Amino acid sequence: MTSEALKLTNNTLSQLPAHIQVPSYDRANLKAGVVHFGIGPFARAHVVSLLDDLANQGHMNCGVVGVSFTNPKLRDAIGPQDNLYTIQELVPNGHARVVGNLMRVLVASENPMAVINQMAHPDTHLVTLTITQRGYHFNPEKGFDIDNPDIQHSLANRDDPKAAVGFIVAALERRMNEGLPPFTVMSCDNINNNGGVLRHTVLAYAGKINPALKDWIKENVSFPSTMVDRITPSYKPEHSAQILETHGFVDAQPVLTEKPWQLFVETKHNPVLPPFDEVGANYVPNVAPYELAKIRLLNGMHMALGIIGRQQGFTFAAEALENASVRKFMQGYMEEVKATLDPIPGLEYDDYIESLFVRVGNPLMNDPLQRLARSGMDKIDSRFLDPLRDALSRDLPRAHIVDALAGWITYLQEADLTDDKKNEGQPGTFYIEDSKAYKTGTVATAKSLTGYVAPLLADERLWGSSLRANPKFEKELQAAYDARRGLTPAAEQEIAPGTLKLAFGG
Ligand code: CS2
Repeated sequence: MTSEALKLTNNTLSQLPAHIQVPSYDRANLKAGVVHFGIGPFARAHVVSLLDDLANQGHMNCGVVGVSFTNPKLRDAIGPQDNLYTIQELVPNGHARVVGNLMRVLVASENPMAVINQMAHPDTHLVTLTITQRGYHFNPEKGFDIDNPDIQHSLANRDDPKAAVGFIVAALERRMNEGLPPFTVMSCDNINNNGGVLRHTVLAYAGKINPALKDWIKENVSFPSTMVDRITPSYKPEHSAQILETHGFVDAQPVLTEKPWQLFVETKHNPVLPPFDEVGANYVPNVAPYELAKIRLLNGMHMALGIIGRQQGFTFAAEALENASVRKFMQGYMEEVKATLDPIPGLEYDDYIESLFVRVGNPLMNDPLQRLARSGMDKIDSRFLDPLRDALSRDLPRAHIVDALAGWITYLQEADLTDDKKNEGQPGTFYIEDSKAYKTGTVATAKSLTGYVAPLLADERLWGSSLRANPKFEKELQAAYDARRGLTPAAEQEIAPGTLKLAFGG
């Protein structure tokens, strides 16, 4: 039956059910004006689809070339369907559309020059990125990690970079030498001051190659900071099945996502950009307060819920939030985080928090807690430690944030001994999806704790100096950790420690 079903391609667009929105422009006349690094479900649900909205309004330079660093799966899945894909909104009778402006997907490791050539092409005016925190090789305390092996490889092999910054600088160098205008570089990652961080790393990297290039970039290239938002679970084969069942056609890799989305772009340095504000984005002089609120409240909620929810035996965000004690814990957590934020004119934090409970609790999303809790090594700083630093310095209530952090330690302790992706989903294994926590030895340290958190606290890569050297914080973390392990009762403990199913090493 499946083999006879209609397959999504250019030729079948006109045969799709009438309720599916399809591109209104002539795809053959679209120009590839944008290169996107990290072409995953989030990017396809967000920045690519906004550029598709612009193409639908006649901005024919909003075609996108997607770049995957090493994984060919998306290219191989949607190439045969002319790179078309569906976005399905996860609300009852949700809107579905076919996005037409993704022109091709390049796999950088297979052909790095194809990526650089595309970026250096006169039509390219914008480079966007969703490469996760890790892709920036940047630590707020230590700055740009120039010694990172991917950076060193990229500097030594400039036609075959591994890091995004290597591609950006190689392409900008070509443009400078050829007398072409630069492109704008827009980070869409959940990092405080994402544009500033990217600019800093690009300039530091370019300075290692050619001071004149560094100066040219400094003067000519804009790196607007952004706040980006749309909760989008990773692709699963069930998503294709859902499209087939609901709409009667085959899409090898659709995107199923929530309805709300947000894009805030900082206009402080007058970046040259497509008119995202015409399709619903907010242009603001200073994006920092919005970014901070989103990262601490939404992404922080995600991480805390991912950890606490999984340890309680839940699989999906919505089912965990339905549990009264988890919900109560999360409410306490959000109150404490809220208190660390400065007011934003026009934004009611309580309304925002309420909307987050509705969004994260959307039962149609099936957003796995494992996704929310993954890559903790990259995330704890902005999600847990930053608000904690603020709460400590202003002596604000923080028991839930400390408890979430203690939960993260026990989460690492529960992890499998090997970060073997093959274990994922296997009975009796607990896969945490955090290869960095293994590589840095953090899982091993967590598992070897004999009762005191001090050995883990000694790791300067993790905590930064202000928390490591803070006896008050150590005491609070130790108490929360003891309570989580069921060793002592904790006054604030909402989730009975005895209910945790933890496997401790040693
Ligand atoms: C999640 C985000 O993995 C994570 O850190 O919190 O992917 C989250 O879903 C998006 O930032 C929502 O905009």
